[in-house]
Amino acid sequence: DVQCLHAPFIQEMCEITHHMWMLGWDELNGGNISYRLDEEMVARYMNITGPHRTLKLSFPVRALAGQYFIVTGSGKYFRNVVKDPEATLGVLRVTADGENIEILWGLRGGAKPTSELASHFMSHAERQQADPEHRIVLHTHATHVIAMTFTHELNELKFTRTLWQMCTECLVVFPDGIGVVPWMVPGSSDIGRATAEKMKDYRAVIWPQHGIFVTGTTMDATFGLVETIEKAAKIYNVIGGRAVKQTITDRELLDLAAAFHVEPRAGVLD
Ligand code: 2HA
Ligand code: ZN
Repeated sequence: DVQCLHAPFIQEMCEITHHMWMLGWDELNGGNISYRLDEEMVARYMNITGPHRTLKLSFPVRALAGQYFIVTGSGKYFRNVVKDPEATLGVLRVTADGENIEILWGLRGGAKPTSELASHFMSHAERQQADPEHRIVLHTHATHVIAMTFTHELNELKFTRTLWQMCTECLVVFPDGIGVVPWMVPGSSDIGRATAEKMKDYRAVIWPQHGIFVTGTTMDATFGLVETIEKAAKIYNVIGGRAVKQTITDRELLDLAAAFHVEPRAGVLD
């Protein structure tokens, strides 16, 4: 109902999905987002006491027991979120045993949460360990990131170094670097586990020939991270293997890190 649609977290989801679709990163049903919410914030806009539709998880997430999330729906198009949030988004709560989810709002007509829920939930569990302020997991088919996975080695330390060299701001924005998993079948608990394993150390993980998972504390920080990575990948692709006459040296990257008080991931720079 109308009261629900005023919720700031629904507005944020509408805004970001529309923006990302406009960027061309979320064709068809590509991409998905999950965003952890506080109970009191949810309760201000919707009924949180049952009965609610319950779905069983194929992968229990005890670490997320009792937590609330707004998520994009499985098979839903980012292009359509702004037109019909209640059909394309859902607010859910993980049950106290971590075995089920209850749909509190949205996902109208029996829709399900994102097909990548395993990767999202397992990544939330890891990022919450790493950062108590963590809230968002965002997956998108960022065009230049995907393109770069065809021509660049998939070694994550080398991949990180190349991205840092592409724009001076990159090292400052993601000194922790970028994780890379091997190509895997999407939508599975296996890719969820592999992604979450990387999330112990990284806020961003690339899925070769598919897209990227990024995490953060706010929508601005999370989107800003993927925007910065995509920009660097775009520059790499625009250079397109032509002879490089100058780049940012490892010495310069170290000077930059010192000036901005960031710690570059060990093993990336010489
Ligand atoms: O939501 O992006 O990875 C569709 C996808 C699957
Ligand atoms: Zn995808």
